[in-house]
Amino acid sequence: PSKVAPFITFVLGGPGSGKGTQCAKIVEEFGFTHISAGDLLRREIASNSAYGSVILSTIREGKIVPSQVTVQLIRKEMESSDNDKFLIDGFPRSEENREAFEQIIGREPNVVLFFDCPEREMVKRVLNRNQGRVDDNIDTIKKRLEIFDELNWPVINHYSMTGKLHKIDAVGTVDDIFEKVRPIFAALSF
Ligand code: UP5
Ligand code: MG
Repeated sequence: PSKVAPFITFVLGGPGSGKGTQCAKIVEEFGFTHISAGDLLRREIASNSAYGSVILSTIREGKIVPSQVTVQLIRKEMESSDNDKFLIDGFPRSEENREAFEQIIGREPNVVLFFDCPEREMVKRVLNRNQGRVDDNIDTIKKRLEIFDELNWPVINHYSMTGKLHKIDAVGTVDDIFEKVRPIFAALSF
C-alpha cells in the first residue's frame, strides 16, 4: 500500500440521487477506487458475518448502521488497496459518522461532492431501479428520506462551512451531470 496520505473524496446525496452512477464515471476517467459504504454493508449481510443480521434490519428500516462497524469496513477496504485516491460513497450520513471517521482514520476528506436532487426524482429513480434491494420499496424509501433530512444536512452544512463542499445539481442526464463533476477533478490534475 501507498505510504503517502491518500486523497479522500466523500460522495453525499439522498437515496437515488445518483452517487453510485457518478462514482463509476469518476473511476473511469480519474482512476479513483470506489468504496460504497452501502455495498460494503450489503456484502457483510451476504457473507453471514457477525453483524449481518443487525445490518440487515437497520437497512430495512432505513436507519444508520453504528459508525464503528461502517468505519472499520471502510478502513479495511482502504488499507487493502494500492490506490491513493478514494471515493467514499454514501458516507458519512450523520455528524456522528463523520466524527468516527476522523477519529478512527485520523483524516478529513480533501473534497466533498453533494448531489442535490429533488425528492420526487429520487423516489422515481429508486423505485425504477429494480435490482432487488431490500430497501427499494416505498415504505423504506420514505424512512431513508426522513433520516437523510434529519441527519445528513448537518454534515453537508459542516463541509459547506469548511469550503470543501461541491454542490451539484443532480437533475438531468447522467452525462449532463458528469459534465459538472469532471471540472472538479480535472482541476486537481490527476
Ligand atoms: N439514475 C442515476 N442517475 C440518473 C440520472 N441522471 N437520470 C435518471 N436516472 C438516473 O442511482 C439510482 C437509480 O437512478 C439507478 O437505477 C440509476 O441507474 C438511476 P444510483 O446511482 O444508484 O444512486 P445512489 O445515490 O447511489 O442511490 P442509493 O439508493 O445507492 O443511495 P442510498 O444512499 O440510499 O444507498 P446506500 O447504498 O448508500 O445505503 C443504503 C443503506 O445502507 C442506508 O439507507 C443505510 O441504512 C445503510 N448505510 C449505513 O447505515 N451507513 C452508511 O455509511 C451507508 C449506508
Ligand atoms: Mg448507491
